[in-house]
This record gives sequence, C-alpha cells and structure tokens, in this order.
Amino acid sequence: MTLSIGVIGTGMIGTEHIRRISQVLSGAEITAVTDVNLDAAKQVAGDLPDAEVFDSGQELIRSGRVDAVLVTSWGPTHEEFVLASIAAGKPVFCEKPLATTAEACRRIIAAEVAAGRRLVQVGFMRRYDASYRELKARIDSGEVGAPLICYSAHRNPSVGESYTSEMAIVDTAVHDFDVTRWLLGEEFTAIRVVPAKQNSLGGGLRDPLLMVVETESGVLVNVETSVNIRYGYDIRGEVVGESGAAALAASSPALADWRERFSAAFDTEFQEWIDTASQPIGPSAWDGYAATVVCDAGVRSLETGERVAVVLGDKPALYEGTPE
Ligand code: NAD
Ligand code: NAI
Ligand code: ISE
Repeated sequence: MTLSIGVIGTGMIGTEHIRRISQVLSGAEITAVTDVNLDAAKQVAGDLPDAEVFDSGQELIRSGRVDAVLVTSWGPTHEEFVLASIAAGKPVFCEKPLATTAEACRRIIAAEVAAGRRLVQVGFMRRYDASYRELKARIDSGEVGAPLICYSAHRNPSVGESYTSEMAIVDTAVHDFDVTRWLLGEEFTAIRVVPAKQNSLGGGLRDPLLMVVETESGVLVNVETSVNIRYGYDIRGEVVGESGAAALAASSPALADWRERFSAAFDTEFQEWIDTASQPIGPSAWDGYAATVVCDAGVRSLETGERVAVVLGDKPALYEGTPE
C-alpha cells in the first residue's frame, strides 16, 4: 500500500525531503503540501504529479488525502501540528526540534500517551548514519570498555542572519545531545555552557561554544559548536572508555552542509518511517523531549554561566526501551 504524505513547510528541508520521498524512496507519495508562504507551496506542488495545496497545516492534517504528516516548518510551529496530527490519529514525522520548550514537548507526550500508541517520530537522522551506527556497535561490543568521556564537534561553515547565539544550542547542538544520549544509552543530568574566544567572522554571535554535559552514570560529554568555521561542515565524535577509544571517520575534505553529510542517513531514516509509520520505531516524542530539556538547561547556563541541572521526570511506559 502506498502511504499518502502531507507536508507542512516547503522550505529548505521540506523540499529536500519531498524530493527524496518522491524520487529516491519507495512506498509513499506526496499528496498534499502547505506553507505560510503559499506561493512556495504552489511551486513545489507544481513539480509533483498529484499534490493538493492546502491553505493551512490544520486543513492538510484533516484531509482524507493524507495518511501521514511530515512537519518541516520552523521549530516554533511544530507543537501545533504534532498535536493536531495526534488528535486526528495520524502518524507524524516531525523535524527536530520536537518543540522549542520542554513544556510543549510534555503536552505532546501527554497527548500521545492518552492516544495509547506511538504516532510521533522525531527527525534525529544521525542515528541512521552508517558511521554513527558503527561507532555504537563498537561501544556496545565492549571494545573500548565502559565509556568515560565523549567528544562531539558540530561545525557549520556559516549560518543565516536570523541565527542567534541560543540557536547553537537549540538548533545545532540538539543533534549532539540526541546522538550521544543514544550512543551511551543514558539520560543526562546537568550541563554547563562556556563561550570560547569569539570568532570574528560570526557577526557578534557567541561562537564557538563548549558544553560539558553529564550523564546519570557520570560520563562527561564535551560538545563543541562552531557555526562560522569557514572550512566546511564537519561532524566529529569520539568515545573514550576504560580500555580504549573509538571515533567517527572524519569527512575529508570537509563538506558543504548537512545535506551532503547526512543525505544517506536521511534516506535510511525516511524509508524506515514509510515502512513503519503506523507503528514507528525511530526516535520518539520522549527522545525529542529529552533533547529539548537539555537545550532549555543549556540556554540557561549560557545566560547565567552556571551549571544547570537537567530534570526529566518519569518516563511513561509507552516509551520504555528508549534510548535503545
Ligand atoms: P526553512 O525556513 O527553509 O523552511 C521552513 C518552512 O516552513 C518555510 O518555508 C516556512 O514558510 C514554513 N512555515 C513556517 N511556519 C509555517 C506554518 N505555520 N505552516 C506552514 N509552513 C510554515 O527551514 P528549514 O531549514 O527547512 O528547517 C525546517 C525544520 O527542519 C526546522 O525544524 C529545522 O530545525 C529542521 N532542520 C533539520 C535539519 C537536520 O539536519 N535534521 C537540517 C535543517 C533543518
Ligand atoms: P526553512 O525556513 O527553509 O523552511 C521552513 C518553512 O516552513 C518555510 O518555508 C516557512 O514558510 C514554513 N512555515 C513556517 N511556519 C509555517 C506554518 N505555520 N505553516 C506552514 N508553513 C510554515 O527551514 P528549514 O531549514 O527547512 O528547517 C525546517 C525544520 O527542519 C526546522 O525544524 C529545522 O530545525 C529542521 N532542519 C533539520 C535538519 C536536520 O539536520 N535534521 C536540517 C535543517 C533543518
Ligand atoms: C540545522 O537546522 C540542522 O539541523 C543541521 O543538521 C545542523 O548542522 C545545523 O547547525 C542546523 O542549523
């Protein structure tokens, strides 16, 4: 059966995912699109064989032509569309972040728990990247012994004018929080964010940032965000254990952006979602919530210079088993 997908947000990543679903992957078609910029949505629909343009995300979600929803609008709109999809009983794939505050994520979790089944998947595509999967297999095999320290560098060559210092945490490092939490299989308990000497190419942003995140067993995760480091898009990771160390393969030469680095991961992520949308097995609303709680604490740490506790509360039974 072909899955009919409605897409909310036909910007940069929305059009990228529409291309991959309609041209690269199998088992799904794009039957509906919308964007606050309706002209952008119409233009995208014009290139598709059978996609209807809707005036709003809410109308798209209600449509009988939509089996499943893909949310690729900007972060502050995610909560509204994810909640409406749950209310309609439709699977929803939401690009990161699940929502921009922990409170909003809790409302999503409450709605999904009340629905009694998983409907939400969050776009943490690094878990689908071959080099991250290999690193996790090496850690899980015991090759490096018990993990003690983890390094995660997240470098972008440049960012847009609307990018703020806080976005290095909530928009960029959110990936590092999710993937290291998944690699280690542990929740975080505290974070401290320290601005480094300012990159003069960054137009006044507090960039780069160094973050030290603590896990419940005491592992330290050191995250670096550098979002104006002109040489390219570069993602690095290493786990140091009691008896060894294991690292991601470096991209050489450095790449242009996330599209190039994670294209294959996005393909794997979306093929799995298409195949399992009615009972999703990828990153859950709890995973989205856990990452956003760390982001909230990180922003407070950046503001105050203090170490800030990360407090998640109880995990509903619906999400047992995550992080894997
Ligand atoms: P973008 O600004 O290019 O696109 C967002 C689109 O959403 C725009 O076209 C905008 O008009 C539309 N939009 C905003 N509010 C809307 C609403 N209420 N209803 C319908 N459409 C609405 O942004 P982007 O770079 O494509 O990012 C979108 C999302 O994808 C963000 O959540 C971002 O964090 C995420 N993202 C993830 C990755 C990744 O590596 N996984 C990479 C880039 C972006
Ligand atoms: P974008 O700004 O290019 O696109 C967002 C689109 O959403 C715009 O076209 C905008 O008009 C539309 N939009 C905003 N509000 C809307 C609303 N209420 N209803 C309908 N449309 C609305 O942004 P981009 O870069 O595509 O990012 C979108 C999302 O994807 C973000 O959540 C971002 O974090 C995420 N993202 C994830 C990446 C990843 O690596 N997984 C990479 C890039 C983005
Ligand atoms: C963007 O939204 C992403 O998600 C990319 O993966 C990340 O590298 C970039 O910093 C974000 O702005």
